[in-house]
Amino acid sequence: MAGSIDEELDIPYYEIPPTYDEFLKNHLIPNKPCIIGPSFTHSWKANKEWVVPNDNNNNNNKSTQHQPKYKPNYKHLSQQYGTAQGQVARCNKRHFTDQERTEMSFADFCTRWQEDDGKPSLDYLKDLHLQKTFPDDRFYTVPDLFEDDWLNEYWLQQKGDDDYRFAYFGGHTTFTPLHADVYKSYSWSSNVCGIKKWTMFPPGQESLYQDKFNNAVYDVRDIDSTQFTKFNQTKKIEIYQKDGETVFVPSNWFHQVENIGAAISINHNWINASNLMFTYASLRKDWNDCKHAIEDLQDTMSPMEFLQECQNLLMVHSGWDWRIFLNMIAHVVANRVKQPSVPANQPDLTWQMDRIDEVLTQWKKDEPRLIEYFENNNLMSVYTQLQLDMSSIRK
Ligand SMILES: O=C(O)CCC(=O)C(=O)O
Ligand SMILES: [Fe+2]
Repeated sequence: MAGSIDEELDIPYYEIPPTYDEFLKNHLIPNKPCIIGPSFTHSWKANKEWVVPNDNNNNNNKSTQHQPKYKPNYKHLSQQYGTAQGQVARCNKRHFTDQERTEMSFADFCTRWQEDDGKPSLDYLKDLHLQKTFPDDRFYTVPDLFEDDWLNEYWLQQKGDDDYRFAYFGGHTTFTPLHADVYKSYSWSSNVCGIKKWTMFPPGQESLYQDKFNNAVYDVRDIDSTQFTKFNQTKKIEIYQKDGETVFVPSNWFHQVENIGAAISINHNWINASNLMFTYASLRKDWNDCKHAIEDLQDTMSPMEFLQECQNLLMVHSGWDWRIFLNMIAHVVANRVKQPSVPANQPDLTWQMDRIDEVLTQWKKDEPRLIEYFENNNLMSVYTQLQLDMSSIRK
């Protein structure tokens, strides 16, 4: 095969998990996916208590390759977690780029889920903050390869506001439409039961699955070729992630996910030094969109007032802004200074500082008023402390 996209279509499968150094070198830094076999998460309580062997073949999928080994232990799940509240997507109802969602208790969802029990279903409970709701229930532990997670490290120390640790529960044929992850973060997804069919697109082909207004394809199984005229030129890969397997999803790889059989997964979104530049670029793009949206106001206020207005809009539109981005980096670096020994499962600290420096340099280049913005928003002490911490790490 020739050409870089073709090379990226070859996704490695690790029966035995790679070492951290291999994972860093072959996946985090080059931004390439992989699948890791069930031994990786074998010890999770979820993998033992949440599932039972799947002896019915309700999903009518006779191909043995696509027959889940396990199915949910509905009763146990409903008893344990019934009080959690979550958003259930109706998979036949499109809502802009996503699906219509209804708030529901986990117990009510389980009732419907069990009724469908492996038959085609429309209800998909997504993005459930189950670990946050039940902090003392250690139903899984973050695998060591994914420990260096600045997004959750930051948010979890902000006293429970938010986190990016999710559980997904869906019936047979439920799906997640084509998307790239929030803030162009990485994600990892471990299947507890069911099979997930992933359709993944290596980055760099966005123009092939976007229309002339930059709207992306919604469902790769249903393409209007008059709207998406170049879709058939895309290079994509299909993966069947079976019970117990884990998929690493790199930054900015568009993907669609379809469930085969009743499926449960644990997923995190995560950021660290290796994809910080991707995340910054995503924030930068959202920021530019905000600026364009209110450019008419630009002449009615001072440049700093305009910048502030754009930040307010960015917060509403994207759920974060420059303050949060700076605070996240500063917070993580401060934690590294406090650490008594060289942390495991992280790149070399100097290498991490170099990546942060690159992002800060780019940020200042893109926004000449950045320091003034920090000064006006009580962020100068955070920025100065970050500089001090970075130089103390480099010593
Ligand atoms: O499992 C799904 O339906 C979606 C998962 C996903 O998009 C992700 O982990 O990034
Ligand atoms: Fe995703």
